[in-house]
Amino acid sequence: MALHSYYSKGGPFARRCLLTLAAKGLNYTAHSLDIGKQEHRTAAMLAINPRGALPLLQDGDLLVRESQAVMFYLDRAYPDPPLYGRTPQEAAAVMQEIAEQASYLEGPLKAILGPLLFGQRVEKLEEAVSAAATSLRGEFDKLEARLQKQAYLTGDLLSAADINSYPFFPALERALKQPQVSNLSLGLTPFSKCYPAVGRWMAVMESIGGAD
Ligand SMILES: N[C@@H](CCC(=O)N[C@@H](CS)C(=O)NCC(=O)O)C(=O)O
Repeated sequence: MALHSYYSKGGPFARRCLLTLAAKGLNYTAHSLDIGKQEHRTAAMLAINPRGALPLLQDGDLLVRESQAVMFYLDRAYPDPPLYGRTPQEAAAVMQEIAEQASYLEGPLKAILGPLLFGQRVEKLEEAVSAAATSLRGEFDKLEARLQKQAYLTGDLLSAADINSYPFFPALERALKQPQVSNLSLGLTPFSKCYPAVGRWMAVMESIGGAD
């Protein structure tokens, strides 16, 4: 079947989809849409994707929206390599990690990325970013300890847990370089200096491809 990937350049959610396609070595037609120019909200696009959010995957007649649904679909349709574990125990570890990312990482990440990369208005930006950074340091300390012992978040094999969270790490580095906050000493980035094992994992994730 013919695969088509609709995405916005640099979008972290879109990157999940592109990384999954790359990890599985799948060929696809890329449709890069410029959100600034509203290319994702043309009548033709809204006809196949009514909420307008990207990424969107098309596989033959099937349309899949929501980045996590795209990752899961691709894994079921193209099982090699398996990204949600080979055994029930591995599957539990992958889903547990994804759920913990949603519970503990996404909130503070959104508090930083929202205002600095996605135009969200926030009062007392420096205070909000510093508070979020404190939560993130607690999470990154745990990640650093884990990645000193194993190559990927759930063991020695790439999994959906890595793909789910990786796109937010380079986005965080970009966000914290913004002039409004670049003078703050947050101790988070660059990862290669503050969290070397996380930095090495990021380099491996980047080498998988799917960057656009
Ligand atoms: N929950 C969605 C979030 C997707 C999302 O926020 N996409 C952004 C780009 S990174 C978007 O399409 N924004 C434009 C819009 O919604 O009009 C997913 O995981 O796919």
